[in-house]
Amino acid sequence: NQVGEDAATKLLQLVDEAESQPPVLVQYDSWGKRIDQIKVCRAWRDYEAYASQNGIVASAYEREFDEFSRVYQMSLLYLFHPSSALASCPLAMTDGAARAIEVFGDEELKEKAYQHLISRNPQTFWTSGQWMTEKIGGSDVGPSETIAKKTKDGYALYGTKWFTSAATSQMAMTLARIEGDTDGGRGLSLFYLETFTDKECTKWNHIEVLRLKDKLGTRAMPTAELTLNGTPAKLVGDPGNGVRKISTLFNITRIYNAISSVAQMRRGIALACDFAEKRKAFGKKLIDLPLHKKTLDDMDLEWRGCFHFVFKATTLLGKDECKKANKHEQELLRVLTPMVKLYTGKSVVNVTTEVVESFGGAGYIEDTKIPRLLRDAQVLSIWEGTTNVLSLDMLRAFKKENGYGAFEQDFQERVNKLKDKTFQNNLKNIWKSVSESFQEVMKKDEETIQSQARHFAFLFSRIYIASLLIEFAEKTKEKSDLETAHRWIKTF
Ligand code: MFK
Repeated sequence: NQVGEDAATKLLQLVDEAESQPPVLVQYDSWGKRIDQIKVCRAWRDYEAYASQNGIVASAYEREFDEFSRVYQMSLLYLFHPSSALASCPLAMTDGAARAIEVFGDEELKEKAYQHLISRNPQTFWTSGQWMTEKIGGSDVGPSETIAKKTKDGYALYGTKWFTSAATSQMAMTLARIEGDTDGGRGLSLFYLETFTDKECTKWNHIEVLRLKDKLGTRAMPTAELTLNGTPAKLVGDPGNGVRKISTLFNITRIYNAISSVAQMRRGIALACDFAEKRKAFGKKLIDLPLHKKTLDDMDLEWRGCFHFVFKATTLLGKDECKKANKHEQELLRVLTPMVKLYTGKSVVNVTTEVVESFGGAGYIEDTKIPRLLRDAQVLSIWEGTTNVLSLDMLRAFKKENGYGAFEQDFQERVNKLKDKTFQNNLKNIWKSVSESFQEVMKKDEETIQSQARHFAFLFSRIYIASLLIEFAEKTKEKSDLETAHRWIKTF
C-alpha cells in the first residue's frame, strides 16, 4: 500500500520538521492590532493535504468496500498515524464531525460542511475541532458554562474553551447551553460553527485566542485556549441532549485513539527489535540475550492482543454505519468502544515505556527521538476520556444498554465454537470466576461498584482478547498465532 510506503519515507521526514517548528501564536501585528494568528509549519499543512488526497477520512464515507470500508480506512490510519506527528488528531475529530452531521445534520450541513470534511481535494478539505473541554471540567462535561443566545439567523456563543486541539481547523463542533435551558449534560446542545470568516483562515469568527498550551507531547499540534465572543453557530439536531449527541462524535475519536495506540506500539516495537539486532552487549546481539528477547516478545504479545481487540470494534463500526449491524452488534459496539480505548491507551504507555528502556540510556536522550514516542503515548490514555472515565462508561453501557448481555453472548458464542477443548475449558473457567466476582460486586453499593470498574474493565478486556486470539489462530492454523493465543491465556 502506498500509504505504508510513504509512512516509512516522506511522511517520516515530515515528523522532524513538524516537531522542530512547533506552532506559534502571534497575538498582535506590527501596528498593535490584535490578530491572534496561529502559525503552523509547512509540514503540518502537508499532512492535512496528504490525508485528504489519500482518503484517510473520506474512504470511511465513500463506503467503497461497504461494511468493510471502516476496516480499510482504519488500516490507512494505522499506517499513517506513527509518521503523522499527531496530525491524526484533527483527522479523528474531522471524522467524528462528519459522522455527527450524517446522523443529526440537516441538508444545509450535509451539503456544505460534510462535503468539505470528506473531500479528497486539499483545496476544499476542511478539518474540524471538537471543543468540549472547559475550565470547569474535562471529564465532567455536564456543567459546561458556554451560553448560546438566540439571534435572527441562529445562535451566538459566549464562553471559554480550555483545550481546543488542532485550533486551526476551519470548523468545530461544540457544546453550549441555550439561555434558560436546564443544568447538566441534557441541558447542553450541540452546535456547529465556522472558525474563520475568510477562506484563507486569517480572520477569526468572533473568537479570541488566549494562548497556546505548552504540552508534554503532541508538540507539533496547536492546542489553544479560546474565548467565543458571540461566535455565530448553528444548532445540530434538536435542542438539548448535547452530551448524548456529541457521544456520536467521540465514539469515533475513541476508536481512532485505539487504532493510533496500536499503531504507535508497533512502531516502538519495530524500533526496539531493529536496535536489538544491531546492538551488542555481553558479547552477543541484544536479540540473543534471553531476557531481552523475552521482554520484546512480551511487548509483541501485548500489541497482537490489542490489534485484534480494536479491529473487532472497527469491524462492528463499519457494519453499524452501513446499517448491517443487528441490535446485539450495536450493543456490543457500544460497550467495546470504551473498552478498546481504555485498554489500548494504557498498553501503549506501558509498551512505549519498555521501548525507551530497551534502548538503555540512549532511549532517554532526545536526539535519538525515542523520548518523543513516550511523550506522545501519554496523551492516548488521557484525551477522549481517561481510563477511569471510560471504565465507568463501560459500566454505563453494561447497565443501561444491555452491554453486559451483548458482551457475554458474543464471548460465549465464540468460545463455544472452539475446536481446542482444553483452551475452551480454560476460557470458560476464567470467565466463570471473573463474571461471578463481577456479579457479586454489582450487588454492592454504588461506591463499591464504581471503585471496581477499572479492575473489571481490564479483566474483561483481557479475557475477550484471549477469545479473539484463539479464534483467529484456529482460522489461520498458523503455529505462531496458536502460540500467541496460548501465551496470552497463560498470563491469567
Ligand atoms: C490520535 C487519536 C486522536 C484522538 C482525538 C483527540 C482529540 C482530543 C479532543 C478531546 O480530548 S475532546 C474532550 C474529550 N472529552 C471526553 O471524552 C469527555 C469524557 N467524559 C465522559 O465521557 C463522561 O462520561 C460524560 C461527559 C459522557 C458524562 O456525561 P454526563 O452527562 O455526566 O453523563 P450521563 O448523564 O450518564 O450521559 C448523558 C447521556 O449521554 C446519557 O444518555 P441519556 O440522556 O439518553 O440518558 C448517556 O447514556 C449518553 N452517553 C454518555 N456516554 C456515551 C453516551 N452515549 C453513547 N456513548 C457514550 N460513550
